[in-house]
Amino acid sequence: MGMADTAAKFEQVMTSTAPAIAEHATPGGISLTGDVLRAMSFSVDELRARANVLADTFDLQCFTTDRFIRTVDRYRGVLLKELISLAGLRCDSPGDFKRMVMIASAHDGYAVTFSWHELFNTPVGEQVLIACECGGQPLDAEHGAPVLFSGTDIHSAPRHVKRLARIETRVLRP
Ligand SMILES: Nc1nc2c(c(=O)[nH]1)N[C@H]1C(S)=C(S)[C@@H](COP(=O)(O)O)O[C@H]1N2
Ligand SMILES: [Mo]
Repeated sequence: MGMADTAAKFEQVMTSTAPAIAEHATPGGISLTGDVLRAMSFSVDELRARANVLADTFDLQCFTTDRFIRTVDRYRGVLLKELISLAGLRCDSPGDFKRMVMIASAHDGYAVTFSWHELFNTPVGEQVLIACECGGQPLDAEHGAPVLFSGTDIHSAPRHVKRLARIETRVLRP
């Protein structure tokens, strides 16, 4: 697909998807950008409305210091791969998705990565959630919402991202 076609398609999609366009990102919400078909954003209310997965309780443990931080009650949230699928992955050349990474960054600049394989081709992806509710109670920004975490990580703290702001998808070139 040529550049002009891609731009035309992008514009068409941008004008036809009503609620979720990156420029209209609300404070506290998240945006999906980069190599996606439709740049999208989700407010905290929209994330709450989509929360359909309940995680198990787990221990938050730092990788750098090995420190046990605290036990976290059950998060309810939406799978990261579900939101990425709504935005749609751009795949300009065959196999692009195999070299895709997702950079999840927070309001304070803290950032972690996921790969397409992890999310879509391993059990890890079944437990990567964006949550706004914990232990049956709504979480607010002060308590880290929206929080992204990866339920199968050995050390859970690094990919327990508080105040998630953006998911950027990129195709890496060798
Ligand atoms: N937004 C954001 N999330 C973050 C971090 C950070 O610096 N910013 N640090 C991570 C790391 S390395 C650890 S150990 C834990 C610390 O969790 P705590 O602040 O609840 O003790 O948060 C994780 N999530
Ligand atoms: Mo940490």
